[in-house]
Amino acid sequence: MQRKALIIGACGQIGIELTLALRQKLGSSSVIASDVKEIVPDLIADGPYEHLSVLDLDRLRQVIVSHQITEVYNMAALLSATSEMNPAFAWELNMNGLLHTLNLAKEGLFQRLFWPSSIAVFGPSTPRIHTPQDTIMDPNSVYGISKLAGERWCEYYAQKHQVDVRSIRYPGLIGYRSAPGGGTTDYAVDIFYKAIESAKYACFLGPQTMLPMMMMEDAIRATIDITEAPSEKIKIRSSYNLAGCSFTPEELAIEIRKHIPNFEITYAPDFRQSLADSWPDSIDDSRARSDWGWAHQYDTRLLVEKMIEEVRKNLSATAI
Ligand code: AKB
Repeated sequence: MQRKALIIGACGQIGIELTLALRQKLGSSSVIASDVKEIVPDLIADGPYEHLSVLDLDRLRQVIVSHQITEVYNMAALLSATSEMNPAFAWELNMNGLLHTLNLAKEGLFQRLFWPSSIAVFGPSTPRIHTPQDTIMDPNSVYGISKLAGERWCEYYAQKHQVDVRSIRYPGLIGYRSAPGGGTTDYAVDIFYKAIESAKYACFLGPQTMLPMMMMEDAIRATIDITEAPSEKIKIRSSYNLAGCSFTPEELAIEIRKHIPNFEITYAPDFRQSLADSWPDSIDDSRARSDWGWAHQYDTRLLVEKMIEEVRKNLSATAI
């Protein structure tokens, strides 16, 4: 069967990069981007686009049927910081959006579903260092609660209805093609723009806040690899732990100073600090490595090198 992908939330930070990578692989006409945004970002304007809310079940069904979709990537979500400001809508979007795609998969309208979970499923009682795949999960954020509930729904639909759903617990994602929106880990993208523009950054997390992070290229490769893996290799149907590197804002600043020696960082922690404090420092992703062959490529040094190089190009292109 010819693969045809639908990306829901294609204008978001991950959605844009995933659309680009899948179009490269499958061809532009085989990857339908969709989002609630009226204006399509230039980067993904070269292929099919549907104006679509994942909460509109009838329209979602119609898009899936009319394009003969075989795989759906449901990337529509409110992230951790914005979820705290609008808990009711976060629950509505993160939960009903997932249930809509699980139910359409159960009806047999398409064959595979990818849905992203997050390190936010862990909480203050979770072991922080090399957090195991199976451990205490007591998220205390709206976003984390919705992701943990989503993981339980994924496993339920896989076991009870044979839905072929695959999922990853993303760490903080760092990329240069698309901007993050509403996450606690967003500082680790903003910092590069401010470092290059003004050699100064005021961080909304404290200097010692260690968090798991990952270069976007690694995350996109993981997303495509897990979705393409033979079904029997996917032994976990809730969501897989996934790790790249871990660092604190202070460590990131030290690495950035190797490229921009006069870079200065100051700290003004806000409400996002308590979210970050409830999440792990580092992640044990051995199950993803052994089950479907995951391997990260970017450590902190490489990630910083690549971000500095690419963000410099972005900023000089916008200055022209
Ligand atoms: C966020 O900060 O909300 C996200 C996440 C860790 O899932 N980047």
